[in-house]
Amino acid sequence: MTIAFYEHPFSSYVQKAKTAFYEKGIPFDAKMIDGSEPVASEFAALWPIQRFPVIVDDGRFVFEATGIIEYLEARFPETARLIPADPLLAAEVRMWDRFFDNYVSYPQGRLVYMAIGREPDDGKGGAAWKSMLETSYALLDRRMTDRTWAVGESFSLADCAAAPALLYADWTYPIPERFSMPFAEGSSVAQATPARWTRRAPIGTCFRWVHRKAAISGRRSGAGEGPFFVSLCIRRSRNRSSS
Ligand SMILES: N[C@@H](CCC(=O)N[C@@H](CS)C(=O)NCC(=O)O)C(=O)O
Repeated sequence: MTIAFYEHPFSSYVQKAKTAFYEKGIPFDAKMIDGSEPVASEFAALWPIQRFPVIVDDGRFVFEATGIIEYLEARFPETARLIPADPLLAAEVRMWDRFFDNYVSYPQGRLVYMAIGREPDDGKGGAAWKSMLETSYALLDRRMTDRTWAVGESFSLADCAAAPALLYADWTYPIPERFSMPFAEGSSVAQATPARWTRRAPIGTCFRWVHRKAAISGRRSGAGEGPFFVSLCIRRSRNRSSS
């Protein structure tokens, strides 16, 4: 039975997990969480926490993007490895996966939630979260100087986490100019961004496909071109302040 993948294409965590599906060539049955039935009720019953992505594989329920990738790795051992066999390298991959979730995606999420009024305004323009992002950007700029991938010599779970995290972070709080040309080939931060990854085949192809699908759905739902999720948030927050 095909794996049911509960998702929304704007979600960075969905993109993270989806990248692993594409990398591994594992088919899935996309269940779009857009408020429509029966998916909305199915998802509410499955996961009261109400965060996506989640999957159901032959009755097995798996949550968290990292949990899903770990599950796919164990369930389909013959597919492309995203967690190295070497235990020390695997520990490093898992560590950097946490880095991108906790120190890039997390502060980025706080800024967006403040912008759309989902979390209280700190009255400082989100300075603490911007500072955390700047620290992460600087750290990655140094780390990526002589690297292609987040860890080791091949694409891994850590890269699945890094690509959407940095893409959304750059839209939310742009990677500063002092890190040279963020999206130019050869810049060290560029090596850690999806713009760089999207130029790499075949891995980039998978990632670009995730994003192209997201962009198409964004246009269909009227969110506009470009940084569709952020523009959606800004529009929502404008509507809130004008109402
Ligand atoms: N820690 C979770 C985070 C999942 C998460 O926060 N997903 C967001 C979308 S990127 C979500 O479900 N948002 C729905 C909401 O906030 O109501 C993971 O790694 O999968």
